[in-house]
Amino acid sequence: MSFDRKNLSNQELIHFYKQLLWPRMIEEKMLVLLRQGKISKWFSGIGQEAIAVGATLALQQDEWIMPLHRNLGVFTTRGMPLSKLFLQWQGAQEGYSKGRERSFHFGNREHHICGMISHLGPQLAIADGVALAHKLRKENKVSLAFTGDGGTSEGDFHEALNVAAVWDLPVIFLIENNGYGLSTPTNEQYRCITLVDKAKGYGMDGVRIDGNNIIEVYDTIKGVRDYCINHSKPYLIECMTFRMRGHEEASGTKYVPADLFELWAKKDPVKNYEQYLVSSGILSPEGIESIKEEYRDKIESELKIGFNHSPVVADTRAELVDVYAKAQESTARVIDNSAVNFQDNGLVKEGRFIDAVKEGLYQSMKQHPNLVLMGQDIAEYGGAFKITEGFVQEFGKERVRNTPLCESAIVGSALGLSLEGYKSMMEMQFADFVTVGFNQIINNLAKIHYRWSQNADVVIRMPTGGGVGAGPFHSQSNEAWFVHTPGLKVVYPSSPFDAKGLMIAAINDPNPVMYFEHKALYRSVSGPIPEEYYEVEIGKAKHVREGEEVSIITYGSGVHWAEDYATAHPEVSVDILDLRTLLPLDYTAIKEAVQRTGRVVVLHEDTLTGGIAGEVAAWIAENCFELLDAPVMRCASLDTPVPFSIELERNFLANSRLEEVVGKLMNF
Ligand SMILES: Cc1ncc(C[n+]2csc(CCOP(=O)(O)OP(=O)(O)O)c2C)c(N)n1
Repeated sequence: MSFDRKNLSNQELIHFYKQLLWPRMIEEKMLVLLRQGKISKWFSGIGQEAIAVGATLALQQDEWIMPLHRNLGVFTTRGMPLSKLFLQWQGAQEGYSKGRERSFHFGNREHHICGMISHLGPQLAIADGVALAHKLRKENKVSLAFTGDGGTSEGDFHEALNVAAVWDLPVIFLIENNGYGLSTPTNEQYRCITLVDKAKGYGMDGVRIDGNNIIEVYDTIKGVRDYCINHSKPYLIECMTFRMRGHEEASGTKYVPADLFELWAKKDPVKNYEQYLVSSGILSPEGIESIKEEYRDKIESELKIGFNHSPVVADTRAELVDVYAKAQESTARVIDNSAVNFQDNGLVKEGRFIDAVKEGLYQSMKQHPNLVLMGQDIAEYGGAFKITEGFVQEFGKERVRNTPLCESAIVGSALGLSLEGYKSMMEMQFADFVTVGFNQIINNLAKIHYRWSQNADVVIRMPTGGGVGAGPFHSQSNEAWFVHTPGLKVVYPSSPFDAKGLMIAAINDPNPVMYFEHKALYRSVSGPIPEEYYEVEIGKAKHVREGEEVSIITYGSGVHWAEDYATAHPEVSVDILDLRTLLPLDYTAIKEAVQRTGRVVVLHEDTLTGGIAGEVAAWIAENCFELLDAPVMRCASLDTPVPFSIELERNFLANSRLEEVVGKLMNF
């Protein structure tokens, strides 16, 4: 292996050596500890350290890196103390994730390291969001995301590179091509000759380099960093290397031909660099030995701290509290539904549901200069439902962003923006399409605060529901998927008043909020909308109709169905509770609704099995049994996909069975 020192000083070259040696010596020690049964397994980076170390050295300390499972060198080069890393790997509460995450699946703001989720590919789009923040602030910075050769096959790789290219974002995408994805060799992973060929397809430049040569890695990435900043463009780097250990420690390497190990052993990044430093007189063998001696001592003293941790004590309250970031002070007044409450304090006008959504968004854009809107066709076109019509003229294309058809990458970018202190709202064109952004929402946005205290300040708008003859993929109710995911908040307004107030509250909330807006209500429902900038509190239900015989607990279009039922059946005294927020549920209001009538129907447009009605009914059974005069009944849509034909859809929707269910309950 030949090294070209460029114009690096001896001091710099020695610094590189020390950074390169440190993760190697840590892992060698870990191998000993593993054999002694003192630690659990991890993903070894032995043989690949020059990439993680060289990349980290080439960036500024405050530029975000999105590392993966084999990148100990990123964590050490960013200066994380071994003692704390050890606490992390031990699952200790004093570690970086309070014992909640394994090995390298954690991040840390102070070190500008974004923790990976196991799914690999999602790291890439987060780098897009960070780079977008740099671009919006006109900062001369890049973000850098790692992927393995296996990870390049994921859709997330395609989406992240495409978005970065289309938006001209200064992101460095770094492939560590180490020959295998677990046991799968590269010839079973992709068909292009080199992975860097893929850059062309996205309209970006790329380069393939020797990933085992620390100077080449450092120098290339430093140059690429300048390029990305100067041209405001992404760049793809393929680093050739080899995985010298099993996929994870102790998992074996039988599937790797022995001669490959021999070949790559000769290219060992640490040994070769060491030889270069000695042969060129930059370090003497004694100098090398003394560095190693110093490190051996350091490892021992750090391990003493690392092994000396207190036992993990589970505190259920703290566990639950940490799922969400604390709300910040809001300048919006929190007001509730009755027009009387706010009439004295501001103007109220009559408007449609769609106007309320739009106004909530518009006032939030005015309020938060750091709020960015993203979605397909939301700029000049105004969005599929025209919610953002006129926004681009007022707020500009930087803040009102048309996106490529890349839902997963846009959710990931939203998270990246949040890392850099931006707020964002992403419009799903239809709630149905959330399935292709599902992983980022469920596994990244929802879990990140619990895992490493980073909030995801993101609102996802979900135009939802049926009743408009739009068929199985433009009509679904999928709120239950998200209600089952700790870390998200789920709101679902049924009136213009709530639509605006909940939109403002969702955007002010530092946590990921799924905002469901029923398409059939957009233009069919009108009501009072205060002109002021106000919030409706997330987590608070609304008692919308007073009655004595049966309580219908519902939300969204269900509220209107329940009202229609009550109007059509004056002989039944109907009480209606609009949940408004589905996560967290307002249990106090639910209990009060049970108390008022002793008979409960939980009604929703979503299909029956596994729907929210089941959750509410179970909670009532557990907590309000003595208040009930009859079993809680559920009224929901049929357990089928949503059919296209109006007749079939009418039969599908819960509303067609409401009369029957209430009748059954009243006769119980
Ligand atoms: C979406 C997903 N599918 C499968 C896995 C299981 N898995 C973990 S690492 C890995 C191989 C990854 O290979 P590569 O991207 O080349 O990275 P390397 O491990 O070689 O560094 C696989 C299949 C996963 N974590 N996530």
